Parts: sequence; C-alpha cells; structure tokens
Amino acid sequence: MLKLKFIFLLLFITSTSSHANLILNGGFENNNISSNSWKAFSANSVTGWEGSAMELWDNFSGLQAFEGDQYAELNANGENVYSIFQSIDSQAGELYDVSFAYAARTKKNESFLFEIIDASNGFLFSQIIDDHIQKAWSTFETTFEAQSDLTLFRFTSISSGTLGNLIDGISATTASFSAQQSAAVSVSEPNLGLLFSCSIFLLIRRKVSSK
Ligand SMILES: [Ca+2]
Ligand SMILES: [Ca+2]
Ligand SMILES: [Ca+2]
Repeated sequence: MLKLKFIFLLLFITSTSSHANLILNGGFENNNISSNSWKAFSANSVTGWEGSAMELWDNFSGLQAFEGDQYAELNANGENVYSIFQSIDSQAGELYDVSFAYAARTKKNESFLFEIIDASNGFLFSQIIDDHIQKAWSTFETTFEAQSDLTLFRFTSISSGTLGNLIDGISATTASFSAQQSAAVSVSEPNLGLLFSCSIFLLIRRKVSSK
C-alpha cells in the first residue's frame, strides 16, 4: 500500500512539475509598485527580463491585470523601438507551449513582434501581433519544438511612440501530454486516467503473482 502511495505521489509530481512556468516573472508581479500607478524601468532591472526600457502598470488607467495585479507596457518612454527578452533552459527535440495576454492602450493598430529564437540565432517562430483590443485582453498561444539547450523569447514594438502594447501572463511550459502525442494519436484527460488505472493494475498483478 505504501508503494502504491509512492507511485501516486511520483505520478502527481511528474504531471505538475512538467507544467511549471519556465518564464521568470512572466506576469510582471515581482517589482511591486503601488496599486493604480505606473513606473518606468530599464528592462534589466525587472526580474527575469533584459532589453530596453519598459513600464510596469498596476491595475492602472482602467485596465485590470490579466493575472495578478501588474502588467507591462512595451512602448515605454524615451526611445522609439522597445524590445524585451528572456531565455529559458530548454531541451532540443522537446515541445513547449507558450502563451501570453496582450491589450491595446489607445488604438487598435498597436502592434509588436513576438519571436522565439534558438541558441544559434535561428528563428523557431516569428509573428507580428496586431489584432489588439483597446483596454481588453486577448490571448496568444503556440507550441514549438526546441532546437537547443537555450531558447529566447523576444517582444519588440512595431508601432512607434511611447503608448501601447500592454502584455501580461507570459508562460512557457513543457507541452502537455496530449500535445506531445498529437502527431500520432489524440490523447485526452480520460486517457491519462486509463494510464493511472493500467499502472495500478500492473502493480496489483505483480503483487498477487509474487505472493
Ligand atoms: Ca501580471
Ligand atoms: Ca503592485
Ligand atoms: Ca509608455
């Protein structure tokens, strides 16, 4: 029975840890600013991030955060093009799910470029995100296959000026079990249940036969 509990615990840890967010401070909550305010930062002084200037907002100007209380405005101040980036440890050949939320500040034609880049500067993914809604969050998600032990995510403003491109909830996780299997067969939650049942059945069978 103790062994059975251990296997359950092991399966639980495996299934939860594989979905941990690999992006550090992807929700921009770490550098805490006061509620209903904004503050300018150099990207390098924001936990996990590098790049140009950026702003952090805390439920400011009538827009609640997508997650937590804070989010970032890509078009900060003092420059024309704003770019922030972060690398994660990755494993070549492994699939990863990436997602984030974005919103327009003042106009629908705000836009930025989202890129996923491998360790040898090869582009794994590149898309201009230009379908923003003003003061409301849209979500973007994709899945990619890592090519190296380091993968970089970069957000670069396309629309110029110091207003716009609000982003929050940036997440990268190892792809779900079903995504990993999608090329061969579609696997859903009940199949995971089947997997659990099979391992328990095999364990009980082993126990019975060893008696
Ligand atoms: Ca947030
Ligand atoms: Ca805050
Ligand atoms: Ca700004």
